[in-house]
Amino acid sequence: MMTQFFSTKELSEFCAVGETTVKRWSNMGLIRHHKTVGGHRKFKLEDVLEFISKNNITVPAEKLERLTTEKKYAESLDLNSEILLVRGDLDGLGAKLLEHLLAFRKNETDALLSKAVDQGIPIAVIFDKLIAPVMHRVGELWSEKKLGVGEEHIITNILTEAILRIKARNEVDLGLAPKPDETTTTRPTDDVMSSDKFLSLYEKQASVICTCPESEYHQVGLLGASLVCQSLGFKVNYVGAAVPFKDLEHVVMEMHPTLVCMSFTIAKLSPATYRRYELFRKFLKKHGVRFIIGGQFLRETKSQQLNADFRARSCSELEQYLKENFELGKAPQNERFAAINTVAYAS
Ligand code: B12
Repeated sequence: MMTQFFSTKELSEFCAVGETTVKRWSNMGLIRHHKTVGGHRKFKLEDVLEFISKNNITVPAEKLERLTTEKKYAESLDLNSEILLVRGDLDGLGAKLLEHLLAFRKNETDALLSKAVDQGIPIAVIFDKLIAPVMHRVGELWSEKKLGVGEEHIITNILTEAILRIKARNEVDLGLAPKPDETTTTRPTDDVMSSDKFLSLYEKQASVICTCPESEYHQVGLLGASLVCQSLGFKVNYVGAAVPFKDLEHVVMEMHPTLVCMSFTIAKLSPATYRRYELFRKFLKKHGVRFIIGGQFLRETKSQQLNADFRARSCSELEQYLKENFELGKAPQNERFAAINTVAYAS
């Protein structure tokens, strides 16, 4: 079981008190603490939970939710996964993820992916080196008739839900998700930037529409692309699977995105789809919208007919392209991801 520790600052935020109060509580022995080699106090998850419930401390709803999630994740990870995470051993983690998915283990899948993000493995790497190989293996098992369609659906749903939870946590970190108590409390009007101001700034930032073309139902890769965009500060409008090109044009006219990311998996496109694609590409060009395509289909020679501003073979290539072509410094970058993305990761 993974042991989760909190710092004095984190605990003070949970309890809505100053750090000195937390230190006083621990000096008084009200809450157990551990000290790092550097002399900093660390509080164990279970001690924090015991302290909160024993002393009737009111924790803000979203913080309590985070504590509950952390507890669930901590209970769902075995020691072996913890070691693999610390080592950043992607092959080992892939084997674990496949094992969890094949056994329909929802909590374990959630915990593993979420902790991989916390551990500092970049989102693009998680998709390219962990999720994609595992799901490609699932596809092979399905082709070999070792997995039924129903099982494959359950697996994809468990994975998708885990990915969406990462997306939701990221939104909270960006300050974009509404907080449960936000409707009742008054917003600060002084020098602190209010959520409203933050949102209006964010609204002006580069935005992206993420979508799959008509008849394309595979969208896990697209979710990866959308998370990469989100982690770099783009405002993501996730349109999702199987959208007819004409309808996409309407969405573009409404949203005025900076770019459109489209994912192709199925290797068979009808001649009409190629035609409609080309018309859509010209429409984007006319409106000055950058067009990026990606997905397994791009490995096929016949995909060369699909022109675009950039053809990404992976989420990492998308990340690199965005970093090279956009002034991302201006976007409200998610601090957690920003830090993560600077970590030199073995590729
Ligand atoms: C899950 C799955 C499904 C699910 C999808 C559900 C969903 N919500 O996504 C469902 C059940 C709907 C499905 C249906 C079908 N599927 Co299917 N499916 C899969 C499976 C097992 C996994 C797909 C997946 O999630 N991959 C994980 C992602 C992360 O990997 P990825 O797509 O390669 O994405 C990576 C990169 O390509 C890139 N990327 C992808 N998109 C984008 C976009 C951008 C902008 C960027 C930058 C990067 C990028 O980044 C990702 C991370 O590295 C694959 C097996 C496989 N090889 O992938 C078969 C597979 C794709 N399916 C296949 C088939 C045949 C079908 C069906 C025709 C089956 C049927 N007879 O009904 C239908 C077609 C549905 C349709 N019209 O779209 C075949 C495709 C063969 C082919 N070459 O055409 C595969 C390969 C299985 C196989 N071994 O034969 N499927």
